[in-house]
Amino acid sequence: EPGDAVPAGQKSSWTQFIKSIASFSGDLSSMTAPPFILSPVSLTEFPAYWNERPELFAAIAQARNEEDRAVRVLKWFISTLKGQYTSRNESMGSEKKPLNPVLGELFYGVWPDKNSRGTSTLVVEQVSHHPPITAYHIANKAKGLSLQGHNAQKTTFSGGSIIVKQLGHAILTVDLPGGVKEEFLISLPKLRIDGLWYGSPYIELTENSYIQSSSGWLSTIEYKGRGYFSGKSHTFKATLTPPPGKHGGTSTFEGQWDTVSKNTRSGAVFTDVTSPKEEVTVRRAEDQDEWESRRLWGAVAKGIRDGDFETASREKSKIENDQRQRRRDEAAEGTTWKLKHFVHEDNDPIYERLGRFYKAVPPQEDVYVFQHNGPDLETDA
Ligand code: CLR
Repeated sequence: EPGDAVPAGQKSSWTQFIKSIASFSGDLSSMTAPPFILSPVSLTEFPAYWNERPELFAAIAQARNEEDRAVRVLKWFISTLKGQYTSRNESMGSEKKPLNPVLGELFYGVWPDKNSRGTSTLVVEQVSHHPPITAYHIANKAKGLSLQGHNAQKTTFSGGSIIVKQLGHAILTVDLPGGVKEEFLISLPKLRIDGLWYGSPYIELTENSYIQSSSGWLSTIEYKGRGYFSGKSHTFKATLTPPPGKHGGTSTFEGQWDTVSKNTRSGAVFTDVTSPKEEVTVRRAEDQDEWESRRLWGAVAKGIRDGDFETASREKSKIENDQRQRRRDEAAEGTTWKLKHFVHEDNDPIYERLGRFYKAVPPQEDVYVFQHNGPDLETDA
């Protein structure tokens, strides 16, 4: 039945919401949605999904050679997908609409050292509000690893589903002995949000994404849902191919990105994400700076959690009015908001150079360069 999962009393506003999505494309984040679908978590928290298996991230540093490094990067990447794309279903029963971050919103976190994997730190900043763009930097200094990226979304509606094209990319940099660096350009998959009709949205990944190493190794990951390759949802097939001109050495991996996958030839387990992941450690909201996400949204989030949507929407309006006033003041003074941790540049030379290998579209993208001026998260840990 349509709207099966929608609470009585919100069915018509859900239908209204779906209809407005259907006749609308662009920025979904600013649309008003019925209370049952609201999440108390801001999008600035999402980059933490990249490091919820800190051991797998750290293990990239232990690679024996370029091919082995490419395999380890692929393994880490695939293992993040379950958290990125199914964790709201697990924690809140369905995909939900996250809080739309304000310009300048910050999110800091850390995964403390354990089993000599090294400490990793996370710095996130909302670098644009219109359209929403989130920039992030994750580093494991002890292992010489860093991930820098930004993301935005373009949404359209098709065949009853929301289609989300992810804009932006991530660059993983690995420090090698002798001051050499290897880089990996990570492109982001396209999402389809299904289950809208019933009021229980969930994500399926579609089409391809790529991980291109500066060593030449390329992973092409093909995503399929129910009724394709294996008939199961959340299925992928990844092909790792050697640098151009080098023969042999192609390997493939396939399975479910939310459970287990295998090396196609040997049948050996490649990824297994059935064990618990490790959420990022964040300072208590009371101890945070006023621009930090959990403090900034504290009252709104509490309203949503307690089912007190009047308070939630009143507190949300306060934040939005404050933002509007800031933008007006800036316009009057002829100033603009200054980013804290990132500098925007129109072209990312690494994206341009590595994207050429697999004919990345678009051929150029901008970049938010981390300024290495985050708080001292390592010693806090
Ligand atoms: C953000 C970047 C992360 C991966 C990720 C996962 C879920 C996506 C989110 C990104 C962007 C915003 C998103 C969300 C799922 C739903 C939400 C597309 C890509 C939209 C704005 C809300 C739709 C509302 C329905 C649930 C009704 O690495």
